[in-house]
Amino acid sequence: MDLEAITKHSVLHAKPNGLILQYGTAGFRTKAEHLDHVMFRMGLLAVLRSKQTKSTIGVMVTASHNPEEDNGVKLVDPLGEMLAPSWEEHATCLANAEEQDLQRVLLDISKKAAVDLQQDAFVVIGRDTRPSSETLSRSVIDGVTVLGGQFHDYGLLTTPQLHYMVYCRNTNGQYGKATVEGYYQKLSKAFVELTKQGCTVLALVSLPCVGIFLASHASCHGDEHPPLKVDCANGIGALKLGEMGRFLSQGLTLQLFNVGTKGKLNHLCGADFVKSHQKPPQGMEMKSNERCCSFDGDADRIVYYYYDEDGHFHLIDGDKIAALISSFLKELLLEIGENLNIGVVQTAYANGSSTRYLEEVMKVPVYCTKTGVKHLHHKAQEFDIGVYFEANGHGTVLFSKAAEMKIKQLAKESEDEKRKAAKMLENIIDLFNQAAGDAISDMLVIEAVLALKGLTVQQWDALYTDLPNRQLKVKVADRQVISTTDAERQAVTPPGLQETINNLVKKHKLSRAFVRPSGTEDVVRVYAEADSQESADSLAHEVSLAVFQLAGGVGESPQPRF
Ligand code: NG1
Ligand code: ZN
Repeated sequence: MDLEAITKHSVLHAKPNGLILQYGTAGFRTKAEHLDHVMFRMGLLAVLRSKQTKSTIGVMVTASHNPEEDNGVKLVDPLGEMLAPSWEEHATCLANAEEQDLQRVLLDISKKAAVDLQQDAFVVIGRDTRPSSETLSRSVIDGVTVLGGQFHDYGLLTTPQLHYMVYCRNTNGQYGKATVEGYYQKLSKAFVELTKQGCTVLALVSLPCVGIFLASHASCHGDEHPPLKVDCANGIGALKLGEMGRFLSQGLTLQLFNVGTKGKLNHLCGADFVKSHQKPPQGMEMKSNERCCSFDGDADRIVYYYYDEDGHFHLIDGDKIAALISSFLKELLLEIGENLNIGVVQTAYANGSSTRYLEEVMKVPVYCTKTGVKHLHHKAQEFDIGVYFEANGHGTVLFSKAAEMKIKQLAKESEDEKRKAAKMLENIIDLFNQAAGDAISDMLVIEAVLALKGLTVQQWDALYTDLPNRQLKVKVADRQVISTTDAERQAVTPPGLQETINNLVKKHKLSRAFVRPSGTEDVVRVYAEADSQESADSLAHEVSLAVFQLAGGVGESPQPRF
């Protein structure tokens, strides 16, 4: 390690005085102008992690659904998963080290983590479309090179594409080819084969619309499957869906909106806006009963929605995506007759009705973890088939190696009906991103399931009725004064807060509420659900007031807004 060279370069990426940042739910996130030193240092850290794991490590420059002015960075571990928790601590130490301590902290990390400094290192880098992302990713590269690491800069990528690249490279291409073309080829082949295996009839049409392309398909029931409208949040999703068009020469008609030519990233559009405001994005033309969906800014989340004939807006969130997918998977498992276990993983934000539906109607076991996909992903790995989705639309389905092998074998050897179901499962394995939640891949699975089952978006929505709910944010001086337990459903500190919440919850019917510090924004999040929207709104407001009073609220006290 050439410590002199590191110090010389580090001065060019100086840390603003007194700035302290935490490696949170999804890496570091804050205003882009405060992140140059963090990027350089994450380049350094990625090299150390690569040397330690003797594998390719990923660095993604993005702030997902945050406003355009923000940015962020996260490291991706060898199998495409989130960075190991002990390295999150190293990341926080390194990002917050004062200039004069940098060498010592680097040596400390190398020692603690037993990094073989003689080992080669390889880092792959991706970035979203934010104006600040290109310069910031150059700072990452600066950090990688000064520590002697090799790198490949993929440039613009969705977050899940970067996870895919890391996974491919560390499994010698077994998972797929580590190129964007490889990603499109793998997904489009699986999608086309999956939809062909049903009785879907494919028919080519051309569409002269804002977006694209492709072909439309009629379901086995003979009805034309209408196009899907996609709100791309003015982000990377637009670019990547555009590129994917030529690989999906049949099977799906998409119309793209908010493609980044006019609006600002995530501004009044995108999955996070639609989910948290429970209304459609701006910039999308919607007629009643049209199937629509929104990606977030880095295309790792997706939610669906539509207007009914009476003009009511219906949101189909991650919970209902999990319900649709797990019921389809359960049917296929029944067909193949194998004893493969399936589990669904949610967080405290999952709507109470979804949990009840999954447990009582579908009879699948449901587990609750802390917020943040790393927790859900980890839990989902315990099953043969682990379905995980956050209510905000971030999720995927994981298949154990044993389940994958069994399915592959049945797809070759079993008799007709079983073989057909096994082949479908085989394609579903290829279609789901096994490394991370992926809006493009999830969208293709959902579209395939709807077409194969001949389901309209309304029929899907009718699986169960969401309990009315509300999410609010409260500003406090130090959000870490709130600590939680029981998968974030109970507040341990500050004293008295949980008791107050319990008493407020008792005043409403079918109600539930919890609070937790956000890992990506400087706020405390409040969630409430109840038997009516008025009740959920007032419970959320009452809990916000309690947080403000007991956890050191700053600024104006929360006002009832609904
Ligand atoms: P925080 O800010 O920790 O609540 C948000 C989402 C997470 C996850 C991360 C990463 C909610 C309530 N929280 O985390 O689910 O997606 O961002 O993007 O949606
Ligand atoms: Zn995202």
